[in-house]
Formats: sequence, structure tokens, C-alpha cells
Amino acid sequence: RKAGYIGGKEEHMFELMDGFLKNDPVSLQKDILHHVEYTVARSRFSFDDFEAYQALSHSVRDRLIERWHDTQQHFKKKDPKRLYFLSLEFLMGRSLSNSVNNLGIQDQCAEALNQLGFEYEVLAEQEGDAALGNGGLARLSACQMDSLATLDYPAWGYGLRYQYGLFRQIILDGYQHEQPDYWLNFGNPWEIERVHVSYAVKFYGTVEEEVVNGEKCKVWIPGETVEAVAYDNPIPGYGTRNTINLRLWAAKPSDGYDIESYTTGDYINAIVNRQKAEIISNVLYPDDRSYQGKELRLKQQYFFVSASLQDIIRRFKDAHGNFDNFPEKVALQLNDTHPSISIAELMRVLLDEEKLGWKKAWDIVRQVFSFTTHTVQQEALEKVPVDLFESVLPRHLQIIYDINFAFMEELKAKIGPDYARLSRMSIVEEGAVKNIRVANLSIVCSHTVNGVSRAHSELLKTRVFRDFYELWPEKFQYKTNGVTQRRWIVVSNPSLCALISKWLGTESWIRNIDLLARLREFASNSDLQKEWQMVKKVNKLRLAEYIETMSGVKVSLDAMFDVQIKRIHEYKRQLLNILGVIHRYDSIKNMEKSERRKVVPRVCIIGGKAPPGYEIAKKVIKLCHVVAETINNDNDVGDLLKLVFIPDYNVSVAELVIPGSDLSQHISTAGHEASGTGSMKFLMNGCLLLATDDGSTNEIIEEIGAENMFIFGAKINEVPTLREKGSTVKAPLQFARVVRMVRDGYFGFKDYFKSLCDTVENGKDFYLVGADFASYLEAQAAADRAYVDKEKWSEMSILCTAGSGRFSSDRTIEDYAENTWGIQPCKCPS
Ligand code: F58
Repeated sequence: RKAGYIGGKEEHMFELMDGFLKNDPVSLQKDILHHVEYTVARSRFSFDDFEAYQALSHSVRDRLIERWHDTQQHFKKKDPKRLYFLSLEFLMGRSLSNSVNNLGIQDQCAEALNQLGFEYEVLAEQEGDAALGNGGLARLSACQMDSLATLDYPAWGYGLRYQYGLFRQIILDGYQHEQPDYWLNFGNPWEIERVHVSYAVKFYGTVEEEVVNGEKCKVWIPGETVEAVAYDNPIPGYGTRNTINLRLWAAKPSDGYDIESYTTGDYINAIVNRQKAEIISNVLYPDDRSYQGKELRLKQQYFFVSASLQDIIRRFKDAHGNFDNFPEKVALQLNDTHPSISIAELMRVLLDEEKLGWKKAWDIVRQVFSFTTHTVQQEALEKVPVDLFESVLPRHLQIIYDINFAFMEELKAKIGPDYARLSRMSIVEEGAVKNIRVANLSIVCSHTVNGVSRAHSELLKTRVFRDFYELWPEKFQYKTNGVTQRRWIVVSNPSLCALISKWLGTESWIRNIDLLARLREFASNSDLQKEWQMVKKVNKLRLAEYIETMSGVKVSLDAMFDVQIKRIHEYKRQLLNILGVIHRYDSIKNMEKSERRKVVPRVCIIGGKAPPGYEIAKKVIKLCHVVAETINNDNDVGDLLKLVFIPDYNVSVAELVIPGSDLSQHISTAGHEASGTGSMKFLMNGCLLLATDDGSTNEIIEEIGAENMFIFGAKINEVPTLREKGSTVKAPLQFARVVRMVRDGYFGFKDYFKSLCDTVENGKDFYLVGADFASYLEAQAAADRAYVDKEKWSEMSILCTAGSGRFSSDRTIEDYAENTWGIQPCKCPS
């Protein structure tokens, strides 16, 4: 398209624009009113909180766009190696508060709104969550985007713009129900639709052979074309002008879509069919226990990968004549196996479209991809049935076969005729149903394979990917996960943020998290401890009000707030928590009045969504509700114990719950949680951890000290032996007693809970709930004892925050940049 600007006279244009937007309260007010009138189209004399939120968001967005343009222009000029972060999931949560904070204009916004009769905090609450992801993996992507922007890395995120994000959890009678999350219903001021940035993505069809210039080559004749349209979401860094891009693709029908129906005169059907193209980006797949090859899922993966690669290659070609230095300019990060089809797609483009020949194409592909896996479970590794693959992406299947053939030859030459090992490592799984093992494809074709914690990496090397580790030890690295302190302290816990800055005498820790360690010097200072307790109290009050609104339960602020919020899974052992609560209740009931005085009051808080098809996880939610019903209505127990389930757990709920927690539980069966990131958010907010030695816990112990945590349960290496012993492992008597209470219908629903009880008894107990029960209770008792001593508890709490620096995503990203991606900061001038 023809550029229509005034001859590129920058100065003149700048004058016309009246310079950059200003951030003083009056300028902000003008912008807000402008957007009320012309964007939201309401009268500037009458608009409500939501409309004010929209207008404010557009005003902030304008500022982001300026920075975004400058950043992209700067990157273009400098042409650094860029990182492309490919992820099918981003759990961004709310954008307003995050953007305002990163731009450093919170006070100005608050003042501007105040004079207009609005409250900034109230407006921030108007925003719904962007929940384009399931859990830890997706929130990690969001934290990493924040760090990439803040640390000035030349990075882009790519993903899918789902119309329906993660389902909303509705609780009816204690049962989970799922409702669609149509998050775009009220518009999304944070995205910029780029109608002119769109690419054709092709599916199905056949592959034919042609002779071009005397050489045989493959030609894919696709059967369906869908258009991918870009939606850009600016990601501002903190304390920098750099603002990077998260580009999400939406599916639209292409002009040629279902041309047949038109030509046969079936006009109405043709239109209906066109809408089917949009299904691809309709809905986020909720977490399922095991991956089953689904056509729509494969199409989603290829759709976003194909559009992203076309975009990346176009950008590269604009600046470079040929592909020789592609690996010096492009790093492609595979966030789990979900985008791994991009390996075959890049091969296809280089072979079939760019005609580079196999050797050169393969040489490039092997240098650009890095792969991070987020799971420990073998059954969670993606497999795609070959039949399905062949139908949807016939040319890609051929390429994968060719890659596998070359790999098998290379491997045979190295290890000889060890057919069992060859078959384990093959990208193609033989059997009744032939499958493509996507993880194997990713490992073979990536230069680096990352785990998400040290323990996870050990498991990958010794169990999950042992064969590959023995072949290519140098490929295996790990980057312990981290979370961004900008969202998880500064935005969600402003009082703690102010307190930390006051005692450190600087706000620099917001960019340089290592400074937090200096809080250790003041951990035993009684003034800090008092202020620290005050901050906690204010946050607990906010949480208590929320609990009362959501569940009608009144809780005492003197009680210890004990929290477990995360997806509901057997391995995360919410059941262990609930059985522990039952034990506590039972013990209180059996105490003399005089003994009860010594009981430390508790509010046990559980929140999380169960995968829709995961029956046992759903029963755990129901169990939590019926136990809560009994306990909370028992006046005899009163404030000594309460149990609440927080419905529809999401990022915003986490922002409210975490600052108000005293203790948090990370109690997965050792060897099952790849890393865990929730623990890091609690840690930053001065919450003590009750945890198993799983995922990143032992790295946390190194920073905080085991004496400041409550660690319990079997160690990773003990788990297999305990499992082998099976029914001979004796669970303690208390365990049998609490399970019996559930079995016998003490809380009702006897028949319904039978299958749940069966998972932990009669020698089954795969997740070792019974085997860990005694040490779990001991750890809980230790937490009670510690809580009684307020000074000691405050000191431990301060030490948690002080030791949390290593778990900032800034550290993770710097490590990736240096050791995996090979990228350098590229700072846009202010
Ligand atoms: C999580 N994985 C890990 N997967 O369980 C957690 O230990 C880790 O801290 C986190 O990744 C970040 O590395 C995870 O969240 C998913 O959500 C899958 C998404 C695709 C469907 C199956 C679940």
C-alpha cells in the first residue's frame, strides 16, 4: 500500500502532533474526556465507572502506542537478534493497573480522576481478566513478557486471540460448573486490530511432485485456506521507554473460503460455512489430564505457528537479502510442545518456498529453536495420531518422516542396533495407533532443551528424556521459573511496596530485585516488624471482606490465613489439605475447653478450577464445600476454624488473596510439580510456605533457609520405593480416621465420595496422601507454634520477602537471553 504521510518530514509531523502526549494530571484529564466523548461516545457530562475505565484505558493505550512505535522503529534501525516467544497461552490478567504502574503515571492518573469525581482503584476493578491460558505455564509467559520489556530485550510474543478464554467456574450446591468466558463482550481497549497484517494459513489437501528447473520438488496443494489477522497488545517495560508487542492471531474466512458453495449458488450456506473458519481461534482448550489428539487443537497450533512464521520471515526478509544470517538474527522459543509444529513449518518454507535444499534448511532450523518443557508427567506429553496429521498437514508429515529418518540413521551410527532405544527415541511411535511424539521432535530439532527448575531438569535427564540426555548432554539446561515483582508486589500489594521502598531508601528494587536481600538487615528490627504486621493486617482485612461477599463466611483477622490456590489436580493434593482440615476439626471437637484455648485459630482458604473432564478433581471441590458447611456452621468451634472455597480463581483473585495470606501450601507429591510459581508470589509477599520438596522448593530453601519454612513429606527419590511398597505402606491411624469420616457420610454424600476415598486407600494411593499425612500434620503443628510468636513470625515473613529475589522472572529472562537465546538488550532512547 502507498504510504500517505507528508513526505516523511518528521519535524513537521511532530509539530502537528504537538509532541508526545504529556503525563501531567490536566493533560490526562483532557485525554480522558476526549475518549469519553469520541471513543466511548458518551457525553462528557455523564459517564459511569465503566465508561471512565474505558476512557482512561484508551488514554493509557495512546501512550503505549507512542512508545511501541518508537521501540519498533529503534529495533528496526539497530536490527538486533530478536527473540520470538511462541506460546499457545498467555494469562495476562488485567492490563490497566499494570500499564499505569509500568509507565509510572499512577499518581497522575489518580489525581486526574479525582478531579473528575472518580477513583482510580474503583476503575481498575472494572476490568475483566484476559484469561487466554490455563495455569502456571500461561501466567509464566505473561511474567516473562513483562521482564523482556523491562530489561529492553528485542522480543515479540506470538499467540492466539481466543474469543473464549478459560471457562468461568460457577459453584452450585458445591459442584463446579463451567461457563464460557466471553471476555470480548464489552470490547478490549488494550488490543490494536491490524487489518492490514494478515496471512493466509492453509490446511488439508494433497502433496504432489513437480519438476522445476530439472529438479524434483514437492508441492502442497492445500484444501482449505483461513486468514490470520493480527491483534497487537503493547507490553510496556517498567522504567524504560521500551514497549514490546504481543501479537495474537484471530481466524477469519479468506476470500476463497468455500468458493464451491458460491459457485453452486448456495449463497446462504456459503456464508454459514465462511463463519466456520473463525472456529479455529474460538476457544482455549482447558487443561485435560492427558493429551488426546484433536483436530481442532492441531489446527489451532498450526494456525498460529504458520501466521507467526510468515510474519517473522517477512520482517527478516525486509532487512536481509538471503537466509544466511537467519540464525544470527532470529531466536524461536517453543513454550512447551504446543508450537512445535513450527519446526516442520520452517523446514517446509525453506525447502518448498525458498528452495534452499535440505542441507541448508536443516542447518538453519537446528540453530534457531529452543524448547522449554513444563511437565514431568509422561502422559502429559503431546502425541498426534499420524492419520490426523496426514489429513490436516500432509506435507508436514512427510517432512517429519524425513527428519526422523535422518535422525534414526545418525542414532544407529552412534549407538548401534539397540532397537529398543531407537524405538523409544523415534519421533514416530509405532503401535496400534501410530503417533507423532511432539516432544521428541522438539528435542531433536532444538539446540537447547530447558527444564523449569533444577529438580525438574534432573528428572528430565534421569527419567523423562534420559535417552536424549545421554545422546546430547550439552543440549540440556534449566532456568528456574520466576515471577514479575512489578505485578506481584508493586501492583497487587502497594502498601508492602511502599514499606519496602521506605526501608531500603530506594525504589530501585523494582527493576533490580537483588536489592531486596538488603531487607535481611532489618528483619529483627521491631519498628519494621510492626509496620510489616500492619500491612499484612490491611491486606487480610481486604481479603476477609472479599470472603464474606463471596461466601457469606465471616472470618477473624486474628486467625492464621492458610491458603492453597492453584488448579485442582490429584498431584497437587488439595485432598491432603482438606483431610488435614478435617483432622483439625475432629481434634478441636475432642478437646477439653481448657485445651482449646491453646488452639491457633485458622482460616483455611482453597481456590482453583478443576479440568472440566476430571471427575476426581471435581469431587475434591465438592468435598471442600461440604466440609466447610459442617465446620463453618458449628458454633462450638467458632473462630477456631473456618474453611472457605474461593470460586472462579483467576489472576485478579490471586492479586487479592496472596497479599492477605499468612501461610501458603505447595504440597504436591514430590516429583510431580515441574516448578511451581505460586510459591514465588507468596514468598515475595512475605507469606510463609508449607511445602514438599518438589519443583523449585529446594531452591527456595537455599534462599530462605529451611528454618523459615515448613517442609514435609517424601523426597523425590523416596517416592518410587514408597509406591512399590504399595499397600504395605502404613498410613497413620489419624489418616484412616479422617477418611472413614468421609466414607461414613459424616459430611453427607457418602456414595458420591466413595470413589474419591478409594484413590487414597486400599493400596492405591498413587499420590501418597496417606504416606505423607503424618509429616503433613507435624509441619502444620510447627506452623501453629511459630504463629504464636508474633515477632518471630514477622521476622520469618520479612526473610521470605528478602530471599525472594532469585525468583524474579528478570533473573530467569537474563539467563535465557545469555545462555539460550543469545540476545542483547536494545534500549530505545527516552
Ligand atoms: C506448569 N504447567 C507446571 N501446564 O505444572 C508448573 O509446575 C510450572 O511452574 C509452570 O508450568 C510454569 O513452568 C502448566 O501450567 C499447562 O497449563 C498445560 C497447558 C496446555 C494444556 C495442558 C496443561
